[in-house]
Amino acid sequence: MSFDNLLLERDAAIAVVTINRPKVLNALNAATLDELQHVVLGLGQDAAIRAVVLTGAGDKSFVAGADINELAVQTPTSAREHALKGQRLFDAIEGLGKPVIAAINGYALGGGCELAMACTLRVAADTAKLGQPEVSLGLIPGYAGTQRLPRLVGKGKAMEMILTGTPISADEARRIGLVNRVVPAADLAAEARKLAAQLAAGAPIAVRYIIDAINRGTEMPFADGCQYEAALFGLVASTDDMREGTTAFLGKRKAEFTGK
Ligand code: CO8
Repeated sequence: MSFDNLLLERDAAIAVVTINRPKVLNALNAATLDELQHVVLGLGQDAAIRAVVLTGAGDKSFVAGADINELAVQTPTSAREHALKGQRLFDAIEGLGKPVIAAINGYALGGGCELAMACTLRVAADTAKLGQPEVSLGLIPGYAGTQRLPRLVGKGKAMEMILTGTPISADEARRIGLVNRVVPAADLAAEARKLAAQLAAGAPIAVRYIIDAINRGTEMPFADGCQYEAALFGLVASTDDMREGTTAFLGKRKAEFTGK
């Protein structure tokens, strides 16, 4: 299937989704969000795909935010709907049930930083710049940036980044926990795929439950999160992959997981 604003490539258990509007630094317009929604939901249901890499076309930008041409003509009701639509898509990425790695190949600004934050892990090129510059447009983040950024980097740093609107370097983003790894720009695609392959080798049900336990559990009181973890632990104990993983360890061989 071909798309106007995305590229989709499959390589064994890994899918690479590239946002492909380089003339506007891969800004997210409504059509791109629709295509992304379609692709993400499809990959979520595709058992052959065990990890996804999300990146931007070209070497300058991951995503330079929502498309400002569309933002400029929003009405109050359409802006609210637009924000909710993006939030639902980003929630779907966060809750996909398989790892989604943002390979941040340049600017990740506004909605681009919010998209990266919805991913499971973030690997950035050393040339990347991340920020929430909405305030300089008379706006605020609308794709959950005011919520995910403080959860990742703490309230004080999130306040500073969103109130100043000043982008930070990849190294600074790693230092504060906004990205997991920084690699030379030329190595980014390979490093993101290497990490995706490592995650794709994990037992799929265990991977799904780990992501869910961390995402959902950290939104609960601690004791409830622990109960939730224990319930998922009980479920995972019933899987073929648990039997395979423990038997393989005891038999000193490599486990072959089937996702059952
Ligand atoms: N939307 C539309 N077009 C864009 C965007 C964007 N976000 N970013 C860049 N472009 C376009 C430029 O207009 C330019 O087009 P043209 O060639 O026709 O003039 C082209 O991309 C190249 O950009 P520049 O010439 O500006 O490139 P520079 O290297 O000089 O600068 C920057 C790069 C610093 C990234 C600069 O382009 C910039 O500041 N871009 C805007 C960044 C920004 O403010 N992003 C936040 C947008 S708001 C947002 O994301 C809110 C999300 C929540 C929405 C909720 C729904 C209602």
